[in-house]
Amino acid sequence: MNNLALDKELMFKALEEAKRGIPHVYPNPAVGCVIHDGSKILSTGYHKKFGGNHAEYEAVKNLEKIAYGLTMYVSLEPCTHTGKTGACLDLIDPNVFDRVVIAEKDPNNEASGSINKLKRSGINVDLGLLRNEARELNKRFYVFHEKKRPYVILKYASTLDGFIAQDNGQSKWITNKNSRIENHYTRSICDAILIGSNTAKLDNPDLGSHGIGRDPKIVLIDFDNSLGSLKLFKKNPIVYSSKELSNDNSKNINFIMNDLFKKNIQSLLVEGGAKTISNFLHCGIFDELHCYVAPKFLGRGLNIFQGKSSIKKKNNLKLVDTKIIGDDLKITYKRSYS
Ligand code: AOF
Ligand code: ZN
Repeated sequence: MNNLALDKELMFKALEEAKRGIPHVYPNPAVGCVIHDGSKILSTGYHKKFGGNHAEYEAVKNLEKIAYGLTMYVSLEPCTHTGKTGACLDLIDPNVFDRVVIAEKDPNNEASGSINKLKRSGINVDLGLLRNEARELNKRFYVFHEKKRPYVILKYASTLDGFIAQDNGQSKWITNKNSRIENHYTRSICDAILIGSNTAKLDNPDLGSHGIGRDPKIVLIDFDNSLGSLKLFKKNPIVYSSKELSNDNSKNINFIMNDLFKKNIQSLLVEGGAKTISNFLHCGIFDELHCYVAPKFLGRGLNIFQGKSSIKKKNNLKLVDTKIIGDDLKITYKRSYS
């Protein structure tokens, strides 16, 4: 096996280690580490839970005896900060480690900055091996720190002809029960869920995970701030009203994103309705789109897309998954940024 193939295999192993920490490390990134002596793996480690030891600490601790000339493979740049634990940088002794291979930089300014320090201490550093895989593993963490906003998932459920509600606003039973359960799972893995006032009024929704896991924090856009009697108010929602918002939809979304970032919300599920989803689509602030399509036709009603567009307009959507849920179909697109 040549060196690159071996490096890849070992970084792949570090990524596999990292995955073992999901979902317990959230909102921290999942990180894995492998220590190799040139002929065999001496130890491995991963970040097991939020607030717990970092991957490098676990791997160094698992080394059975003092050794020299080692290579560390780690899926995220080692941290420089003393947070809930000590700085991982301090564990990488240049007398022990000749080389550190890092998949991707840490986008968290508080923790990053170890690469140059490692180099200055005489250690060879290689950055970028399996970078895409490492970014995908912690995609919410990267969007949050790099774009300074939550990772945004837009979700809607429509008929085969693209309607999300009848003329009278009735929309509750478009998709089947298992599609709804699938979405309750998505709610359970998002920090917050956002809806507009029309949806709140028409559906009086619960917006919880229905016992699957954690309930997301509720975020409501309600210009008039007049919906206090709805049941979601029992859950102490964040409300954005005309106090904070203007008649410029893009500005409003940017304001909300910035505010949720400050509130440390790393992931946001937007569940409508049509106007709200269309505004997010229009200003291009989203990362994933979950479309649930049910085998029904309405012919008329409320269409999911409320903006102006043309057949030529590219939405930069990349199909990443399709899932058959009974007779419904869940289609997952990712936004491509290039
Ligand atoms: C590493 N190795 O295994 C992880 C790192 O709250 P703390 O003190 O645990 O620090 C969390 C931050 O540290 C997190 O936001 C990210 O920047 C980095 N995570 N770093 O060297 C690890 N999980
Ligand atoms: Zn660390």
